[in-house]
Amino acid sequence: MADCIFCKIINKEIPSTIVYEDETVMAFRDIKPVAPVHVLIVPKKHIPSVEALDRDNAGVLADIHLAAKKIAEKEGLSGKGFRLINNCGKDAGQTVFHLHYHLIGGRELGEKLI
Ligand code: DGP
Repeated sequence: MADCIFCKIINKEIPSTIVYEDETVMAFRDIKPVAPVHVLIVPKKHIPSVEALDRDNAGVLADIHLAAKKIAEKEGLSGKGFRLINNCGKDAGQTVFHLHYHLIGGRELGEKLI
């Protein structure tokens, strides 16, 4: 989508630190990290949020989870633990309306979500 910042990152129109890419998924470091590892995993196809998922496009969720597993391995988090978070909609604090999962780790995360 033309005015979507994550679509621009996916199209390499604006720079990011890419940590993983395959046919359907891209992952790059969050600009405002809350932990030593904070990666955003996004579908290459523009899907605004979880609310826009349906039977036809939800297959990308499996790709995102498999990417999360590979990124966690690469970042040295396997066996230690990490958190995968999705914010859906305004009340949840979603600020970028291109579906994304925060992969957060590299420290003890405690009881709160971040
Ligand atoms: P959320 O609140 O769940 O919509 O998270 C959006 C995240 O996106 C937030 O943690 C900051 C990150 N972010 C916003 N703009 C950019 C950008 O231009 N580059 C990168 N790498 N991250 C961004």
